[in-house]
Amino acid sequence: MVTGSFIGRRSERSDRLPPGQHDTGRSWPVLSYETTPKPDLASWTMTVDGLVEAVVSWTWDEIHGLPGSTYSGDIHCVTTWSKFDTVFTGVSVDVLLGAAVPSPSAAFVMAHSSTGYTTNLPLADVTGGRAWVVWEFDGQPLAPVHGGPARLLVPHLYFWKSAKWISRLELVEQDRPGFWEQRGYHDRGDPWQEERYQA
Ligand SMILES: Nc1nc2c(c(=O)[nH]1)N[C@H]1C(S)=C(S)[C@@H](COP(=O)(O)O)O[C@H]1N2
Ligand SMILES: [Mo]
Repeated sequence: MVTGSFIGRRSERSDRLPPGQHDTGRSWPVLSYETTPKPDLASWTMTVDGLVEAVVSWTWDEIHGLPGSTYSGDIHCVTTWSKFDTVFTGVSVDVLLGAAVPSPSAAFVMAHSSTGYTTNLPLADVTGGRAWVVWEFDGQPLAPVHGGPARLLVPHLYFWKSAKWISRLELVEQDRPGFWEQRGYHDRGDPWQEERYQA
């Protein structure tokens, strides 16, 4: 028998699925252009630089000393899978930017991975509690294939914006395309607008 509450839950889940996406369930596909780098926490750093009042770098221990923050919700990959109810823990990008203080002319961010992968974002998409640097998934250390030690998480945009093995946020005045954006992916990547590829 199908109960009302079961139907209710199902429709609530379909409301959470952006157009053209499907629910990947418990699986979590790995999509990496590069070979997974070997984690090295002793030399790990996260830097905010570019158009800022102060260039700031955190070691692994230092970033763990910042006020922590958790994202609970969904993620959406441009290859059409969405994953519901993920839980990531790390630090809000607001906290990192609060330490570096973006200059008035800073309007975009280039996220850099230690591997050389890049992705570009409007500053407005990584502020206001909508972006994180995360190192835990479901209460466990983030697996290296998924970007561990730490990755960027911008869950309101397609997942290619969530750079794995994040090492640097560079604040810039002019937008310029990152790795996939140079190869035809959309500049912004809002899953609700189906901003998958450039026109
Ligand atoms: N450094 C790096 N970050 C990356 C990628 C990549 O190839 N390299 N792929 C992006 C893409 S296209 C997606 S869908 C997600 C995949 O993350 P996952 O492998 O943890 O699912 O990471 C994004 N971040
Ligand atoms: Mo992707």
